[in-house]
Amino acid sequence: MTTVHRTCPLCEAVCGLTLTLDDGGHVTGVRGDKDDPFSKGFICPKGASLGHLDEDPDRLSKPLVREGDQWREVSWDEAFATVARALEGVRDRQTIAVYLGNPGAHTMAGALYTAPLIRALGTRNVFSASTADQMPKHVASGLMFGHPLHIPVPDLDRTDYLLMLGANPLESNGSLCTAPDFPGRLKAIRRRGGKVVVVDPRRTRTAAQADEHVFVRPGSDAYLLFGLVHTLFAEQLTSVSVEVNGLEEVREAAKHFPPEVVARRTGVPEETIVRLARELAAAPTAAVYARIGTCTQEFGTLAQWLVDVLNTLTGNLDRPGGAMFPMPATEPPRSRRPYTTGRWKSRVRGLPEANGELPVATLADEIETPGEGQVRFLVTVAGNPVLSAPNGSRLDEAFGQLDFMVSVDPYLNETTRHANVILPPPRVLQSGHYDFALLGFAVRNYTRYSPPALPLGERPSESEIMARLAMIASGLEGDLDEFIIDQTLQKAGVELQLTGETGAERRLDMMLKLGPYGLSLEKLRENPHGLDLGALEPRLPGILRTASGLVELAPPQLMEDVERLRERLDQAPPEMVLIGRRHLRSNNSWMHNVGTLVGGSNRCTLQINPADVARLGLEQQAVITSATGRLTVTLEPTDTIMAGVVSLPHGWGHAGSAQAVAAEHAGVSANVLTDDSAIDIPSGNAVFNGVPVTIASL
Ligand SMILES: Nc1nc2c(c(=O)[nH]1)N[C@H]1C(S)=C(S)[C@@H](COP(=O)(O)OP(=O)(O)OC[C@H]3O[C@@H](n4cnc5c(=O)[nH]c(N)nc54)[C@H](O)[C@@H]3O)O[C@H]1N2
Ligand SMILES: Nc1nc2c(c(=O)[nH]1)N[C@H]1C(S)=C(S)[C@@H](COP(=O)(O)OP(=O)(O)OC[C@H]3O[C@@H](n4cnc5c(=O)[nH]c(N)nc54)[C@H](O)[C@@H]3O)O[C@H]1N2
Ligand code: SF4
Ligand SMILES: [Mo]
Repeated sequence: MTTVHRTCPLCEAVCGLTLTLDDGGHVTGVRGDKDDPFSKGFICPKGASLGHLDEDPDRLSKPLVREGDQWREVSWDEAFATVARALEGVRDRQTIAVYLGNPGAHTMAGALYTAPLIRALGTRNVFSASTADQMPKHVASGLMFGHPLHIPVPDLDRTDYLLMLGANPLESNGSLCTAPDFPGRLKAIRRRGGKVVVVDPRRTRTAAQADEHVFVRPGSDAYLLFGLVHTLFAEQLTSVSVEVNGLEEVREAAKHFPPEVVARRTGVPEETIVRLARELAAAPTAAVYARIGTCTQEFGTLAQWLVDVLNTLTGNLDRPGGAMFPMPATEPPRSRRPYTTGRWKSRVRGLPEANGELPVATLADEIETPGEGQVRFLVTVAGNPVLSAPNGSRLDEAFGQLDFMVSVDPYLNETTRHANVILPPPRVLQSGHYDFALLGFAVRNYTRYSPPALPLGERPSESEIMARLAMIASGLEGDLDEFIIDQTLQKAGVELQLTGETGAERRLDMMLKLGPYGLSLEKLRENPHGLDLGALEPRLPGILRTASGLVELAPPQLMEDVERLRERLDQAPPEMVLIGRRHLRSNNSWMHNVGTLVGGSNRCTLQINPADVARLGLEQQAVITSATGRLTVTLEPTDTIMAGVVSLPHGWGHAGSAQAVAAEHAGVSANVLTDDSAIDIPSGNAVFNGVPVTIASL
């Protein structure tokens, strides 16, 4: 028996786990790591199932090559040679597209090798789960603070007042706010006399545990937030404590959104809007935090922007207890190159790039539409867009038309079944782990490295898979990591002695040594439970990268979109709209093959208000129809959801899956119903919430 300590890679909470392994490397127990200074022993059912997930018999252990509809296990050399041959036949690199999925934000391979792979492929057709998720936050932060990764997080442990919109951390365990035991941290706010307010079209578990829950019509958060901004100005409650540009423009814009007017559109009573604004202003410290429910909607970027406008207007930006900028241990120095979007546009719909990516909502267009630059070759890494992207069924068909597709993924699933070659990464326990991405959003500065707990044997690490793909695509020979290390050190003008058993470890060591705390891999190895680097500290104006050197409160692109918001104000909202939801024992599309996680509350049902069931005369099963598709769904009547709103979790729809357990719990895919023609304009983000639908008896 051995005991290993490592970070759980299954969600953004970065909990420390203590695992026991038998001599064969099988996980015999998983506990929360009590000595982790950040998670302090917290664990959720997913973390506790890490062993089952890691040893899932349906995980691929060898590369697969598809011949027609037959799959053949091949050697790694043969798999890579197949990819190399296919790439040789590509004359125009712009016909290659890349899709990067969510787990890539949780792996070292994703953090370290994605950019080199994209560069080596030489295409601008880069798509990812980010445009089905948080791109609005990147764009809003980029425009306001000058860098898309300078995202303020609520200072959960010190705040007196938390206004939370479109987030359900009791199920999700938090997002763009890395906070192990988010539920406990919320309870602590109330215990110390603070207040938690949740704004959500559903009375979620998080809402039920808060001081106050406010129902809001899906997709209308920007109106609600503008109503709060309006009230702060009207009642002279603003107290801006950082240097800003554009205060007058915001004041002018907010005049169009008085509480009595936005109340109609949002369903939030005027008195509530006014009171919330007063409470925010009066609280000793307060933070507004808004997550996926407010990103994946028609006005996602405006909502994200208004969140930080509110934090700024109430004097809470960059102060303890407010919304603060973390300082991760691997943060690189950032040049002052003001943030822009639209440096290039998508070929078919002319949609602007953001963060070097095009909207996943237009990936099918790029594959289906003939002409120069039509996508014929696809690389997917850690993604399942057939289930996760808007109008996924259209993508399903489009993928079938490609000339060649290669997927880096541990499973044969709804997306990778279209691949010609699947390259499976090893088990979690065979992989080193460092949360490059998520530690940048942590509510305490903290760091931890988990070395591989089990040997790799004959198979390559995911880092090696990605590096080898990049080398094949670039046509160069040599060691990619050493090349990157040389380049980075040269640019930084320093010489460093690096340690590490792999290229990935050496690069981590370099980034730690160049980082703001001057740490090293060795230091992290000496602290296997992680290192607390202290509470968040004010970082303005130092980290601002705007041209003005100020916080830009009224970026022109966003003020332009405010016009669109104004135009929509008087439009009658659809009678019935669809939103999503998450379950604690699930994660997007890929944890439905573990018996201990599926079933119970983790089921694919359509939540609907009993009043709507009665009004429409529905039975247990019903047909739901949108502009793009229709599904037969099982109803779950509940008064926890607003009338006129229905909720279906995404990531289901595993009928016929090669994954035995998932196929038994197939469910249906919400993204048959979501519409890829609808996007949030400034960011290109997909719209999953507020999708117009009709519901009828079978
Ligand atoms: N309707 C609706 N749709 C949504 C959302 C919603 O709220 N509603 N949410 C959106 C959000 S927030 C996101 S992030 C996206 C997610 O979108 P995706 O990332 O496309 O989907 P996932 O289901 O997370 O798929 C993850 C894939 O990674 C594979 N995988 C797991 N671990 C690893 C690993 O270590 N390495 C590699 N290479 N692969 C791995 C899995 O087998 C699976 O194929 O979905 C979006 N889609
Ligand atoms: N257990 C579990 N954990 C996860 C995941 C998972 O699938 N399962 N996915 C991970 C990923 S990829 C992400 S991005 C994070 C997301 O983390 P969260 O943002 O916390 O995600 P959700 O739990 O979906 O909460 C979103 C809430 O928004 C509400 N909502 C829907 N539409 C609107 C709207 O128009 N306005 C407002 N105000 N609210 C709305 C929904 O009812 C829901 O309660 O979770 C991560 N953690
Ligand atoms: S909350 Fe997230 S990181 Fe923590 S144990 Fe659960 S899945 Fe893992
Ligand atoms: Mo996500």
